[in-house]
Amino acid sequence: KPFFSIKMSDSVDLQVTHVALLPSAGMGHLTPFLRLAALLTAHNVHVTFITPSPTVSLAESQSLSHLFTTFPQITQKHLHLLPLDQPSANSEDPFYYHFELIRRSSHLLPSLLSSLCPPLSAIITDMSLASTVIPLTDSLGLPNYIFFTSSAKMLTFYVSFHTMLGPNHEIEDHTKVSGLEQIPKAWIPPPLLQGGNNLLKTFFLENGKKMTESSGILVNTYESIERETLAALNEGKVLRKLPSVIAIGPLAPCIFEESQQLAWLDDQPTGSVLYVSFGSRTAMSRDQIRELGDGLVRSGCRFLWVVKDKKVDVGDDKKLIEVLGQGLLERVKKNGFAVKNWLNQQEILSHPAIGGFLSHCGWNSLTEALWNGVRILAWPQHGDQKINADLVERIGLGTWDKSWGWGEGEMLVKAQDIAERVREIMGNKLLRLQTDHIREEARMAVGDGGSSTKRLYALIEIWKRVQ
Ligand code: UPG
Repeated sequence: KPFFSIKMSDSVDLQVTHVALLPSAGMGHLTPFLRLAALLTAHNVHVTFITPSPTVSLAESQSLSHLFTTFPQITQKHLHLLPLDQPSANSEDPFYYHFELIRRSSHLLPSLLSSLCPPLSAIITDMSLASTVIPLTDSLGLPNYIFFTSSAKMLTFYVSFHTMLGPNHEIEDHTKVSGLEQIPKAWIPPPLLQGGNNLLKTFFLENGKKMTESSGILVNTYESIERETLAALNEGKVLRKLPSVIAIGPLAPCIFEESQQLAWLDDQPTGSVLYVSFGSRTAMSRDQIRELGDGLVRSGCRFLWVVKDKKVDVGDDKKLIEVLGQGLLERVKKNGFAVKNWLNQQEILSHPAIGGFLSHCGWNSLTEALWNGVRILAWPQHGDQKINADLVERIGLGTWDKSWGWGEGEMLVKAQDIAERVREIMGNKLLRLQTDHIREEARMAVGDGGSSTKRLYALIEIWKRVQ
């Protein structure tokens, strides 16, 4: 039985539009899918949320359970992951390894998708699964939209990557994304510059190429911050054959995200605190953690610091004192507050005491910062983060000291440098005005009649006709 037949009728609005969401591993990929699920539900789209199980981190499993408790109308389905024959591939990165597990288990999808009722109008798949899932959904006649969880600028690189490689899979010297300014080599994720193959390279190569065959590409961004890039993508300047790139962001935080009380923060003056966090999957070396702590203390500014020295939270039971040491922990308490557990970052960023954010520039962190009008001190660590940090500077959301390099062991950034940059960002009054404006524009994009709202409505209309 075909998944859908195009049927235009007067009763089309009365039919249930049913869409499946298939995220990938890690909070950076899961969070925007959770927010999208809540948004679609609010627009009367029936959502089936497919969870690759088990998840890598506790943060993922907890967030999923909050979603399903808050929205009982969302259907949960599990994609039970099969173990790999060669677990040694695990050593590269537990999250990339999980992408691979999902990929290898995807043959289980067709029967899962065909069993759903009412029949699906579309599936929305994470960008890391495009090359595996598109052939399967094509054979089912099911429209497949790819959700790109980073910036539109990063998308230009992702879809062009396969055109940049030489015969030995090495990136050519004069790479350029067509129709846009050159992306400096120093901003390209280092594993992609290595000769030979690795998991990240394979993902970029295969998925970036296959996305051209999807029904559309959703991006958690909006017109006023990435206008030129979105235009280049949609006018065929980046790749001649690319489906519509649909900016639906910034996806607003949702009520299901767990709330926490932090008495220390409540006691701080308005706009006085720097929030310091490097996302859900960046582990900093002990030496860099000590320099960072020292720098924050020396800056004399108030700060709230989420300390993280393990990529994955499962089994990470080290105490804060073991990571910072007694001496640094005592000094931190003079003008700051450090934790080693998961905080609800979106909630922290919306707190009136927060005035700045020292961030690795994961795309979700940036969308949450601009949503709340919080200025950024950028310290990209890996992946898309330098390309995102450049955008931070361009749109006036914050500053980026390029001499700090990549976080992943490239260099040790010294406490004195950190202290200086922190003082600068916290004292920058111009940025404060700019971020207020950015916040307004972000909210307008997803408000009534906003550019992202219009695009989402248009998409839902298309799905309504595919039943
Ligand atoms: N978060 C918390 N509390 C914490 C730590 C993180 O709520 O203590 C949340 C944060 O609010 C955000 C998400 O977790 O919503 C983290 O996402 P992001 O800021 O994008 O960072 P990563 O976890 O590092 O995300 C990965 C990549 C990043 C990429 C992103 C989206 O590392 O570079 O932009 O995925 O593709």
